[in-house]
Amino acid sequence: MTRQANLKQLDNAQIANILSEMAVLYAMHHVEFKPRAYEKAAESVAAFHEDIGILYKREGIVGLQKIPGVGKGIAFHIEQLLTKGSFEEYRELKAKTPVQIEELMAVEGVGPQTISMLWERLKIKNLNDLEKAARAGKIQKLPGFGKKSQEKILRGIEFLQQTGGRKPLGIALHHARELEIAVVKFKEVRKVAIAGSLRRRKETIGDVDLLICTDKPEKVTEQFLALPSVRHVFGKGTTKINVRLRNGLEVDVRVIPEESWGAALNYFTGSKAHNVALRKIAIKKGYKMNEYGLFKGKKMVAGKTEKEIYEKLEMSYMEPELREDTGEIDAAIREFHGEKPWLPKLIGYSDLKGDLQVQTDWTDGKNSIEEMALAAEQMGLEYIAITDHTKSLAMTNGTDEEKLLRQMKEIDTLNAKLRLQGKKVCILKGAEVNILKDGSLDIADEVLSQLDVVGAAVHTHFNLSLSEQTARVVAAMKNPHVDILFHPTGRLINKRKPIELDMEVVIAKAKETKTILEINASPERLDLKDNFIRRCVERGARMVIDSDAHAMEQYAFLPLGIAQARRGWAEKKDILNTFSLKEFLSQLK
Ligand code: DGT
Ligand code: CA
Ligand code: CA
Ligand code: ZN
Repeated sequence: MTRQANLKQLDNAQIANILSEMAVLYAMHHVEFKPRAYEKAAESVAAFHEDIGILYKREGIVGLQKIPGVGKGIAFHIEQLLTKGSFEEYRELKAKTPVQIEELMAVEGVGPQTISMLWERLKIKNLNDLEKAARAGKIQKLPGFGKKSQEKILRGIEFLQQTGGRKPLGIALHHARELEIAVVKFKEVRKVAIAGSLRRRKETIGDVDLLICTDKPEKVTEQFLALPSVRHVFGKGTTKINVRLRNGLEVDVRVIPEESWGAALNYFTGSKAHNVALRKIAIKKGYKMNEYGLFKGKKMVAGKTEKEIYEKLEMSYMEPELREDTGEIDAAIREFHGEKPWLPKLIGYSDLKGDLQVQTDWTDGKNSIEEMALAAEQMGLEYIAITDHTKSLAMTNGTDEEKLLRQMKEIDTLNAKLRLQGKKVCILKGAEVNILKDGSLDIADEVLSQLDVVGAAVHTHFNLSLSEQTARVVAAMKNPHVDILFHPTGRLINKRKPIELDMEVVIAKAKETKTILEINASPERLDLKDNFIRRCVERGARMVIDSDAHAMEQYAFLPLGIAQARRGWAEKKDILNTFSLKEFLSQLK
C-alpha cells in the first residue's frame, strides 16, 4: 500500500500548526463553521497521545478519524499532509492570502480576528508590515483599536525581536520555580515537576512544561487558572492547560495520575528526538510506550518512575541534560550491560570549589572585595579570583598597572584578616585583561606575572574575519601569563552573535598552551555553549565554570554554567575549579 511508504516527517505539532493556520485562513475568507472546526482539530492533534504518522501507518484514514474533532474532510487533509506535506486548499488559500500567520500570531495580543482585519484594511502580511503600520499610527484608527492597543502591539513586536520568542534559561528557570512554589501549596497537589527543555537546562526555553500530580484534576486546574500570575488562557481541559503568565512566560500544564508520573515526566522532558529513539527501542522489545507508561499488551509494566522505565528498556538512567539523542542512549545501553564507554559521570551541582571571575567596586561591580569574599564563603566556595576589568575598557573604570598593584596589596591584607577571623575562603589576585585587536594585552607582562590568575577576554573588535579573529585569540592564549580565556565566543544570548572563531583551532591551542577555556555562567552569556564544551571534553581541553559576578547575589549564576557543562557531558575532572585550591593552582601555566 502506498501509505506504508514515504511518509513526510511531519510531527503532531507541525500538523496542528497547519490546521490552525487553516482556521485563520478560512476566517479571513469568511467561510462559515470551518474556522472553529479546524481550530478544534488542531488542538486535539496537538494533544494527541500518539504520533499521528504512526497511527496513520497502522490504521489509515479511518484511524485519523478517531482523533477527537477530526471528521472525514479534515482526516483527508491530514492524510495529504502526511503523504505529500501539503494539500490543495492550503496551497490555494496561502496563494490568495500571502499572510505570515504564525509570525503574526506570535505577537502578544494578536489573534485570528486581528490578523483578518489587518489584512483586509491595511494589507498587512507580516511582522515588518505590522510594525510599520503601528509606528505610522494606522492601527489605532482601526475599529475596536486605540492608542493603547497599538502601543501594546509595538511592545509585543519589540519583545519578539529581542528574544526570538525564546527565553534565556536563567529567566525562565527563575519564573518557573516561583510558579512551582505557588502550585505546591495547593491542597490536592502531591508532586510538581518542571519538565521540557527547562529540565534539560537548554540555554533558551520555548515554553515551560509543568507537571502536576494529583487525584483531583478539576480542582487543581481551577486553582491554577485562578493564580494571579496567569494573564491569558490559550486552552483548558481537565488535565491540560496552556497559559501565558504576566511575566510573558508560556506554560503548558499537564495533570498526571500517580501511576503514570515517571512516564509523563520522561515523555514531557523530551527531547523529542530522545523520545522517538526510546520509543523505537521499546517497540523492538515488544512494548508500547507513551506518556502513560510502558505497556506489554494491555498490561502496564513500568511508569511510576523514570528509573523503572529505563531499566525495563535495559538502559542506565540518563540525566535530563543528556537527553538530546546525541549518543546518550547507546552509552546507557552499554553501561546497563557493563560494556564501556559508559555514560559520563556528570559534574554535580555542588561540585564547584572556586570561582575565577569576580568583579568588585574597584571597577563596575557593586560590592567590595571583602563582601564578595564573604558571600563566596556563604556559598560554600573555597576560593575566588578578583578579576576586575582593565584600563582599555574605559566605561568600566578599568584598572591600570598602578591600580592593580594597589589591589594586590589590599587582597593580601584582606586574606590575612579573613584568616584571623577563622574564615576559609581565599582571595586570589587576578584580572580580566582585554585582548587588543592584534592579540596583545592591555596590561604589561611584568604586572601580569605577579597575579595568581589572569583571564583574557575579547571586549572590542567583535567583527574581525574568521582568520583574523582566530589568530588574535590564539596570540593571547600564547602569552605565558594568560591562564584562562574568558567567555571565549563573546556571544550574548538573543542579543549579540558570537565572534567568528575557529573553535577547533582554539580548542587545540588551548590544550597546547595549557590555557583554560571558561564556561561563563552569566545568564546572558552561557559561553562556552554546550556543543563546544562537549568538544573540549572529547579533546581533553580543560575548562572552568565562572559566575562573572558583579554583585554578591550573582554567585547564584554558577548552577546555570554547571548545567551547560552537564549538557556538554563534562565530568568533574574536566572542570578545574572542582579541584581544591592547591590542586587548581598547580594546573596553571
Ligand atoms: P521548547 O519548549 O521549545 O524549549 O522545547 P521542549 O523540549 O520543552 O518542547 P515542547 O515544550 O514542545 O514539548 C515538551 C516535551 O514533550 C518535548 O521535549 C518532548 C515531548 N513532545 C512534544 N511533542 C512531541 C512529539 O510530537 N513527539 C514526541 N515523541 N514527543 C513530543
Ligand atoms: Ca517546553
Ligand atoms: Ca510545551
Ligand atoms: Zn568580560
